Amino acid sequence: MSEFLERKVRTYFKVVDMNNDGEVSLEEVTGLYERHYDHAKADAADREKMKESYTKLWRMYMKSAESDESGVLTPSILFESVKLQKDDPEFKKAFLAVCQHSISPMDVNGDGFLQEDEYTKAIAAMGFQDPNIVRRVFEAADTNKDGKLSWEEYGNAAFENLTSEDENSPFTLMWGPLV
Ligand SMILES: [Ca+2]
Ligand SMILES: [Ca+2]
Ligand SMILES: [Ca+2]
Repeated sequence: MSEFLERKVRTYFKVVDMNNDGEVSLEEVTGLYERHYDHAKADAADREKMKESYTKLWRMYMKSAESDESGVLTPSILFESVKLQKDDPEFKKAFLAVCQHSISPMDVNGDGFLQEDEYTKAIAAMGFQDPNIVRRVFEAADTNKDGKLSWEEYGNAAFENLTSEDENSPFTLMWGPLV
């Protein structure tokens, strides 16, 4: 397991750790999306599904810490969990289920897809601006070449980024420069 993968996991952790205090609780994550769902006036069933999918992935993230929902996720726990489960199809399934919900705050025009400008804005909101890298990630992720990312395309790119040891992967910088 390479240092490269560890750096990617730590970079991804920064995206999840919105208040940047080095740890993430389940409430921190679901709270963020609940606020978004309030704003979008999403229905209760949708909201339940969102919570369910986050809780399931959360349990898998916490696996290496042998902790439960009351624990907090740290970069080291996340890295150990990714190492442990990266080839487990159930882990990928749980990750993709979360991606289905997590694109909606970025989907500004509400068509269910990510357009390049929406992705660019989301990345810029994380403090990262490099049109060439954004374009490269977007083009590689858009596997059916229809000019927009479905949640599956986005999720597959994100999962590959989180688990792949390939230093030439086009998705390496999808959450900004590696920490
Ligand atoms: Ca935090
Ligand atoms: Ca959109
Ligand atoms: Ca597409």
